[in-house]
Amino acid sequence: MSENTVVVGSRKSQLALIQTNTIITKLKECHPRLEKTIHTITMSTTGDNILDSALSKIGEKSLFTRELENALKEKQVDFVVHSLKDLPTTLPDGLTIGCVYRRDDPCDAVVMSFGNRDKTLADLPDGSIIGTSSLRRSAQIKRKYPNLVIQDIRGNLNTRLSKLNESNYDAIILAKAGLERMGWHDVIKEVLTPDICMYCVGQGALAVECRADDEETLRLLSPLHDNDTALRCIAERAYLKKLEGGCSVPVCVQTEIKNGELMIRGGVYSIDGEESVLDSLTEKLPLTDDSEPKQKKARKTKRHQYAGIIESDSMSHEMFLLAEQLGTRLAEKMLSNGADTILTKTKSIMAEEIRKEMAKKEAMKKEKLESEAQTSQASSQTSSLV
Ligand code: DPM
Repeated sequence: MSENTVVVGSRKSQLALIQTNTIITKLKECHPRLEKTIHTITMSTTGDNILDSALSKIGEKSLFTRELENALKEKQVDFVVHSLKDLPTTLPDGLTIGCVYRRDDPCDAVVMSFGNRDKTLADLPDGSIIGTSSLRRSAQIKRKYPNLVIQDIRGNLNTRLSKLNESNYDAIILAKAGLERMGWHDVIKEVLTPDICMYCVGQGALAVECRADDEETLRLLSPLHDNDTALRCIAERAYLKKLEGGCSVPVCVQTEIKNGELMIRGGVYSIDGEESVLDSLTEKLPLTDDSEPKQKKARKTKRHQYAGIIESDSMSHEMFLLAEQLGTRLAEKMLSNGADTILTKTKSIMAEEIRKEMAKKEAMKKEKLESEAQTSQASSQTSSLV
């Protein structure tokens, strides 16, 4: 952060920019006397550039975050706004989630093609084609609606909606939060409740990533930290971390804070949706202790992190620790009840898929080079004739 400017990093997509601007607007609201200008710079990430493979077949974590994280580490930017679900459970050394912003509805939503606009998934005829590249969505849909056919679809939200109406998909499944942030409430024909499709860890929440030792930025972000969202997302990320899942395994979750209790429910599926381990845990939250307004005191100790999320100034350490331990415990329970076998099998299938995808791309590259070489040979022969 220079003396006069805060520099924010963002992906270039319309959704990423909307999310970044939401955070900037809120920051200005929380700090009306902020005397710095806030400036945004945009970058493309690996995930934005590889558009011909399903995310799960690219075989890399940090697909949408690495380039932006490098800019953070090199101090070219002061913070980066992400969809929390795109942030791996282990962050690069020296970086942290400085705040999680109040979560929107984390559920998935169905967008129907024009011809099916009055239907729901349950009414679609056998063999209807559902577009998604998420193994999590596809496994749960296959399980609930074995009569439907899942087909990969890639690209940002704009691309996917145009593919829906121009290709042979009958419906596509996307996060409700993303669609609503784009202002596309009208296209949502059905919201998938967790009994049909549990969501992705962190879905619907925005996370602001910054350097863990950048006190000035952490203080700036602190009023945006939403405690309920943070508690739920800490439990979810601790659960995913223990399962060692990423976007290449079908892992899903649901959390709730109600009557002073935190509930986490999880699911691990096989790729075809036929095998699954589902379980849940609930724990009473300790009563909040408001007698100690920590934010007023100067900070002497290093801030703790829970599943990569920084502690909040307005909530007790015990709460965050409890959430982290609850997530980890659920994962341990599920692993010992068969989730470990499903995960091991799924990971080896996906490793093979990734190898095949890489070989396919290599072959395509070779073919392209050969055909280019032939064309140039042909043209040099032509030119020697004239
Ligand atoms: C991750 C997944 C997807 C995104 C995997 C999953 C969906 C991929 C696909 C980790 N990131 O959900 O099981 O459908 O092929 C993504 C979206 C949002 C953030 C779009 C979406 C917006 C919602 C949010 C892509 N990342 O899921 O429809 O902020 O939670």
